[in-house]
Amino acid sequence: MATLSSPTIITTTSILLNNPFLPKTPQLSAHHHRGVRSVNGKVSCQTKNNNGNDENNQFQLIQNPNTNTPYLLDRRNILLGLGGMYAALGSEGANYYNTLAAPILPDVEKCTLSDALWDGSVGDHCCPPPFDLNITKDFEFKNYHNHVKKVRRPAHKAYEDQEWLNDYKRAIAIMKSLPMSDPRSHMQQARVHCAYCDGSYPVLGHNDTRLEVHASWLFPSFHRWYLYFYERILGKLINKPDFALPYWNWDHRDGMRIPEIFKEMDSPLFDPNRNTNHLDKMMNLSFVSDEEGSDVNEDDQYEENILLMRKAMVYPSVSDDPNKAELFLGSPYRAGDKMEGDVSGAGILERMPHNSVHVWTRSNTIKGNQDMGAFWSAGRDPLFYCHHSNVDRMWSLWTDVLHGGNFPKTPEYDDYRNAYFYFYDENANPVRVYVRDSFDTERLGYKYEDQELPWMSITQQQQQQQRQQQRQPLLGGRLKTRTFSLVKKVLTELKVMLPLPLKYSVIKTKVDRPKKSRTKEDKLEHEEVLVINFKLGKSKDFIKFDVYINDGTDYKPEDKTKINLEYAGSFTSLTHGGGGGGGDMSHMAEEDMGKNTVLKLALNQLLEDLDATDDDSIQVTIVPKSGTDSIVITGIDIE
Ligand SMILES: [Cu+2]
Repeated sequence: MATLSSPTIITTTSILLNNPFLPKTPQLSAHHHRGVRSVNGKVSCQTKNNNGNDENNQFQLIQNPNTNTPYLLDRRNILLGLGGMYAALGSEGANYYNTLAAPILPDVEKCTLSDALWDGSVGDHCCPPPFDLNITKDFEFKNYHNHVKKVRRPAHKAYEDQEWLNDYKRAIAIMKSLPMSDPRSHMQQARVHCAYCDGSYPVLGHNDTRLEVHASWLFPSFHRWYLYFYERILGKLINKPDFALPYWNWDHRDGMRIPEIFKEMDSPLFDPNRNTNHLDKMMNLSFVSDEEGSDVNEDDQYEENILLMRKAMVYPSVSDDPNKAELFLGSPYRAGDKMEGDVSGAGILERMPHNSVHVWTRSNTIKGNQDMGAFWSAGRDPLFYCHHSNVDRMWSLWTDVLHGGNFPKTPEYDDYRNAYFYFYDENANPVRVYVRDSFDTERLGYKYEDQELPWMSITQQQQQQQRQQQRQPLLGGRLKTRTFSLVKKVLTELKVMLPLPLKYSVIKTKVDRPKKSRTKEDKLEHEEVLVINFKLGKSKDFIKFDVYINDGTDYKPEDKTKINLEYAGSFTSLTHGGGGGGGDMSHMAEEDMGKNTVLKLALNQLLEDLDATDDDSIQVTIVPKSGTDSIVITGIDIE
C-alpha cells in the first residue's frame, strides 16, 4: 500500500498528449445529468453559472418540445417526484413530464429468441411459456401473505439445520424434475434471467429497443422479485410455505468461499460449470480477470475484501443526500432509453462485489463463461440464487441499518416506482409486479438472520495503519473522522483533455471541485459525486477499470486491483453471452455500440480520509484492467 508520507512525482505519459482523440478545447464539464434530462433527442437545457457549473442553481430551464415554451423548474420539486412536478408546471408541464419520463416496461407478449448466446450453438432460447395477459393479475400483498415470516440464513451455517438442508435439496431436485412446459421448472427459472437480461422482450411502445434489467436502477428490484417467486416455488414444491433461501455470506470471513453445501457432487445443489481453481479458495471480491494475478495471502485478501465492502456500503451512506440512492441502486432507465440506457450505469450494489462474485464462480474451462459468468446461463447454477440472496440482503442492510432515517432510500421518481415485471408464481399463475412494492422485505414476508458485519467496524490492521498515518480511526455506523495535517503526496497538476481512450494507458488528471471547505451541514445534505462519463463499446471480455483519488502509485493494468485508502471504486460489466464467441451483444444495433455510460462515485467520506476536504481539486487515476479496448472516457467531473 502506498503510504501518504512518501512524496511521489507523477508525470502524464506522452501518449496522452499526442492522442488523436484530443479535442481542441478541454471538455471536462460536458456532462451534467441530474433530475430531468433529455430523452430521445428532446431538448433539456440547463442554466449554468460562470463556471459552467449548474450545481448550486435551484432552478433549471426546461424546454417543452411540443410548444417550445421554456419552463423554469424548481430543483426541489424534482426531488419531490411527479407530485412536485405537477405543482411546478401545471397540467401542460405534467403532460410533458409524462412523455419525458415514462417507466420502462417489457412487451411481454413479444418475446423473441435471444441471440445473445455465445455462439448460437446452444440449443436454447430464453422465452418462458407465453404470458396470457387476460389472466395476469397485478400483485397484491394480501394474495401472497404468509403467516410465518421466512428467515434467510447464511449458507455456511446450513449444516446446523439438517432438516432445512434436506428440504432445500429436495425442493431443488423436484424443481429440476419438472417438465420444460412448467414455468416453475429449473430451466424455465433460469430463462427468466436470460429473457430479462439478454433482450428477449422489446420495450413496450418502443419495439425497436430491448429491455435489459442490468446496469440501471431496475437491477435491485427485479432480482428481489425474481428470488421472491423462486423461493415461494421451492416452498410450494415441498409443501412448506415458510421455506426460506440461504444467503452466500461473502461479506463475512466464514462465508468468503463457495459454500460447502453447493460442492457435494451428488447433490442437486451441485453445478459442474464452476471455476475448479476457486472451489476452496478465499474469494477476491474485486475479481474480474484471472490476468490480474492471485498471489495475495489469505489475511491480506480478507482485509481488502472488508475494506471493499466498507467502501461499497458505508461510504455512500455518510450523507443524507436523496440523490445518492441512484449511486447505490443504479442510474435512471426510462421508456425511450436504449438498452442499458442512453446514459446509464450500474450502481455500487451491482458493480462490486455482485459482478465479481459472478465471474469468480463461472467455469474456467468451458467456453462462454457458463454458468455464473453469462446472463443467459447464470440461473442454471443453484448458487446464483444464494449469491443474489446476499446481494438482496445488502440492499436491505443499506435501507434499514445504514439509513434508518426519514429521507428517501430509493429514487422518488414515479417512472422508477411504476416500472413492472412479469413472473409466474408458485401456482404457475402469471403475475405483474411493481418496483414500488419491492422496497420492504418484511412486508414481502421475509427477513435476513442477523450476522456480524465486520465491514461496519474497522479491523485491527486497518486501525494500525490509520494510526501510523496519524489519524483517528473510523468509527462504526455514522462515520466521524477527525483528520490531522498530513504530509501530502506531490501529485500531477496536469489536466488531460477529453475524450480519451482507456485502451493505451492509465489516465491521471486533475479535476476541479465545485465547492471546497464545505460545512458540516452541507456535507450531510449533499454528497459530492465524481462522475465519469464514457463510451462503452463491444467487448468479448469482462469489463473493468479502477478509480483512485490522490494516489501517487504508478499503477499497471496487469496488477491485481489494490483496495487501499485511495481506492474510490471500479466500473465492472458482465458481457452479454460472455467471451469466446461472436454472439455477444450481437442483438444490439450498430448505433448502440459506444453507448454513453456513467460511473458515479461518492466522495464525501473518501475526501475526509485523504484530508483533501479543503483542496481546490483532486487527482483522479483511472486504471484499465480488463476489456477496456473500446472504452473512451468523455468526461470527468465533480457534481
Ligand atoms: Cu447477478
